[in-house]
Amino acid sequence: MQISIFSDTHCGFGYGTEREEDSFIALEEAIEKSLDSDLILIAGDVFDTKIPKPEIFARTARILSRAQHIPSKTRLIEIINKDKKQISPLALRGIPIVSIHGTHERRSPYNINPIQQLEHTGLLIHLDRSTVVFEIDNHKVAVHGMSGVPEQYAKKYLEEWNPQPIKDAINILMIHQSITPYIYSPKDPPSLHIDDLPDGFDLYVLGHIHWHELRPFKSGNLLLTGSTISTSSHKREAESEKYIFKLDKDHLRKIPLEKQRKIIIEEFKIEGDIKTKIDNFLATLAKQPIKPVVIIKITGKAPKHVTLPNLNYLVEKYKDKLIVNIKKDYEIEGFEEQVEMLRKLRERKLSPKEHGLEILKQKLAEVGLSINIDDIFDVLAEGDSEMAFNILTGKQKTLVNI
Ligand SMILES: [Mn+2]
Repeated sequence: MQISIFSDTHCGFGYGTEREEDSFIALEEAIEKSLDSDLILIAGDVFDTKIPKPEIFARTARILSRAQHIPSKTRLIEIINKDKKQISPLALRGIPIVSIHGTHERRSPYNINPIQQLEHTGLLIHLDRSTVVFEIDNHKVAVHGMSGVPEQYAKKYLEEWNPQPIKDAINILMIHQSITPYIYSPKDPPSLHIDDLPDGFDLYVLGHIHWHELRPFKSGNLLLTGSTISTSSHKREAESEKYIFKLDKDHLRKIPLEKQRKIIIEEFKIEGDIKTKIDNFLATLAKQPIKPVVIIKITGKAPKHVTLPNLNYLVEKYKDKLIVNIKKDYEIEGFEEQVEMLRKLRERKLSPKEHGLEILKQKLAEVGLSINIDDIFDVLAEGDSEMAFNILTGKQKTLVNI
């Protein structure tokens, strides 16, 4: 008896970019490495978006369907909290796949999300506060799944659902949420705490968090599957190796995914000759068989009126060796004043056009220009955006053509 578990494959991530193959390569490898299992569990975010393009949906469906070509002895014996008619007999061919939907796939309950779409096509069984029980090699395996919900409702929904472990079965609870202390984005704080998870399960599978962790928890184990692809510039996510997991009767093993693109994150303070510093750093990175992604984070506080040197040429310079991504995470001095100004403007209930004029007027005053604001608008109205640009950026100080 063996069950494969993975999550967050984010199919379609980076579509139309140099990384557009990455998510499919990883899913393909995850499925390939699962073909010796009796059951496959996916803990959400199979897709990167809630309405994937047909190209992305078809490709994902084709990869998942490989599991249906492998004979298995897995039998579905019970369904709880789900209409039996929703499960296509086609989904029980070969190695069954059971999935919840994640944050990236969530749509309103009145619409079909892409995991349900896969269920309609007979490729998997979708769980949302429901349970399926299988029999594998005389073992009973109960999979209880709650799909992703907005964080503020997660605790309430889990309590209302109140899943109960099935007697004499291996019980797996699968959810896709942030759960304190595992928080993906501080902007979206969880309502669930790890202690809120119900007792009595053998394995608690948590999707959503893109780095992995495995530890004893309550009467069983807690598994953060992590993603099969890095989708953010979180250092912890990028530096974490990617795995799928295999559960047999007694233990859980991690199987590394080998076809991964390396993600390198390096921070630079906005000071001194930042351009040369970044250039020198990029030059030290050796050419690798799979082109790595290098995320350069520019941090610190930039003085007002100092513009960052144009770093785009570095992206171009190293494009044969690296995928360079420059992220501007620095603050600009005086930013608070600008926010304050916007607040004042809002209180005066000006129209967007008046707002624009007001901001422009302030900007012109800041750079010490005496040119009348209406003149700038005249210049723009005549279509001489070049001159308007030069004036506003301080390159040109008068209305005389240069
Ligand atoms: Mn995800």
